[in-house]
Amino acid sequence: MSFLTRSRLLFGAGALTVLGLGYACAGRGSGSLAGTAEMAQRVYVAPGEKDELYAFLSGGFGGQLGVYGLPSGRLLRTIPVFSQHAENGYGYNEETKAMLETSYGFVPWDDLHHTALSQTEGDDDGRWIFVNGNNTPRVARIDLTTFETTEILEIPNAGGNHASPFVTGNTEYIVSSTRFSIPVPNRDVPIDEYKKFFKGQISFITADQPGKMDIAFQLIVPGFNYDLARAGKGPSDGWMFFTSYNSEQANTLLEVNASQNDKDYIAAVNYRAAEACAKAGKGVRAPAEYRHNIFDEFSRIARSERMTSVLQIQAAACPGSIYFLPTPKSPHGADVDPTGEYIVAGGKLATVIPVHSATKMLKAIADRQFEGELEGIPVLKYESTLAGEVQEPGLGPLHTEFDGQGFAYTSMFISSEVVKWNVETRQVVDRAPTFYSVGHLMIPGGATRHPYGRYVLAMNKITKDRYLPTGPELTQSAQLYDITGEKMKLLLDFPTQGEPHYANAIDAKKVVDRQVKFYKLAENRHPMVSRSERETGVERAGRVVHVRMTAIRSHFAPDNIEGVQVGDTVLVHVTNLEQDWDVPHGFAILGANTSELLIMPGETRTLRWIPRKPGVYPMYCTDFCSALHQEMQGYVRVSPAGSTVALTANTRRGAQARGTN
Ligand code: K7E
Ligand code: CUA
Repeated sequence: MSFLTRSRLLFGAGALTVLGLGYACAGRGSGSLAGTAEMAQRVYVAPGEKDELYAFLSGGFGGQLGVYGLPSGRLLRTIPVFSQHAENGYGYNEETKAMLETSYGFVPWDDLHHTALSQTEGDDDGRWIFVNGNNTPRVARIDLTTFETTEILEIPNAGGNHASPFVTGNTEYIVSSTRFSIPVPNRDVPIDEYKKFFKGQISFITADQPGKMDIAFQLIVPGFNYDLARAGKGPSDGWMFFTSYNSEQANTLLEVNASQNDKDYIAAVNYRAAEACAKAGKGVRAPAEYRHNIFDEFSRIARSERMTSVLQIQAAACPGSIYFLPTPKSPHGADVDPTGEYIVAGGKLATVIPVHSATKMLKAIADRQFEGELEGIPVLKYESTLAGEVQEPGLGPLHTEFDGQGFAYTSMFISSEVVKWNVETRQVVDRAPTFYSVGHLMIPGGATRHPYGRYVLAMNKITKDRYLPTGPELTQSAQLYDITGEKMKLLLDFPTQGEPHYANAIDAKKVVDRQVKFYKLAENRHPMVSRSERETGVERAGRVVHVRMTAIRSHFAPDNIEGVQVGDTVLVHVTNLEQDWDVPHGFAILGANTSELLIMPGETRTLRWIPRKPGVYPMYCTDFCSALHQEMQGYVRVSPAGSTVALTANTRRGAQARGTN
């Protein structure tokens, strides 16, 4: 959180007091014994029972997505997205490496902040979840039938993809906009000529066709920092709202220099108007280098496509496509209520929470109630779009979620609390402490037309004294509150992986029935598949040795290989022959400079290995698959380069060798 430091500087004393209070009251959340028993009952999922909701918590600087059950808070799975994941070989094995290709080369890490479930008619449909990579600008699609990352699209002309991937009501688009403005196109210019060269950029990415994410158009906008976004609905249908800060366009010491203006802006983008401009030929196909990485469903191999251009529209050249709504002060969150009438900004340095009205905005646009323009983009008058302000909400409002019952819940980073307020009256009706320094909140379905409600999850940056200490780095955490009554009730506190920012949760019913249980061997189109032990073998092509191997409880075939030479590139293609749910096999070789393979039933995975010295190398299964799992092992004999030992393997066809030397 870039503003953590700033908050401490500006509110140093206040923040300490608040944290101090937190300590004093640390016991308060637990309540009496009877209270504790009631809390436990609300979140307890008995052995054999299942959770009511899937929760997907972004992994922050871990680059992955965590899947948790709610209300229990139990971690079910880590889905690798932007970071290599040794646990299942993602980004290490030959099939998935291409997912992490970018125009900057292979980038095996990112900073994952936001999640967006796919929607149909404004409600979560359980097909996909989209996430953003903040550092090396990317968006990803995760398929909820397999819980795998199946597509990654890089965003050109972006420096920090933060306001992303927020989705429109029928998943027509997800969005991306740049947190750090940069020269467009990026080139070698003096940094202090920021105002001359640096531009912002807002991209709309088609998302409703798997494997076909594409940047429909990029709007070139003033060089501010674009921070968060939300799609409109109802009266604001067809609009997307982006907060921005640094309207000062500072390029150094932003904690001071970007906090000068009383108000920054929400950029309200009418994406149908922008679409019309694109159709009318008002855009330019500009050269741009970026990657589109797609995971093939049948070969289960990723490929990386080089993209070479993007459709750019100068915002000013497309009147009606974008307006600025003045918003106090260095706003962070942009959140739209379930009706689509209210747009709430989290002014992290503001003393109020501004709430804009979609109806008023449309009228103000029709009446041309502008106070001026910025680089050709009309700026609406603050009062003309404002529904009202929440007064004295707390310190450091960041993000707002909605329960569908007319209430909003805003996270207060500095005063460490969740504040509940009435959307219509803007009156604060309840507040509950968080432990401590809450970032995003998440209400299941909170971003949809029909929030599931019932819980709010606070994701905290700092836990201090809340858990057993673990050296210099302490865990981050999430806290679950019951919101079915008038007052919020803290139910549960659980540690998280990485540093979650946003999250989504969905009724488990919308996901469980879609689960793929295994991959059909008959449909495996991997070029190196072995559909039976008879198809296995070894083959040399110059210095490359291909091993086609199978795994089934409880042996590999072949399991003795000879004739590999020092310096050979050995590619071991292992097909898991099982056709049953949850029977993966693992594969690892002594000294291989990569992770294991974890091979799902019916799929083929490839390990690349260049042995460096002669000897006999054990290989084994890493996943405890059967009573004789420990017997699932074998050997590879490595001879010196140029050795006359023939390439052989003990396949079912007997010792044999193929290929040329
Ligand atoms: Cu507030 Cu990156 Cu959404 Cu963190 S962001 S909290
Ligand atoms: Cu296969 Cu253990």
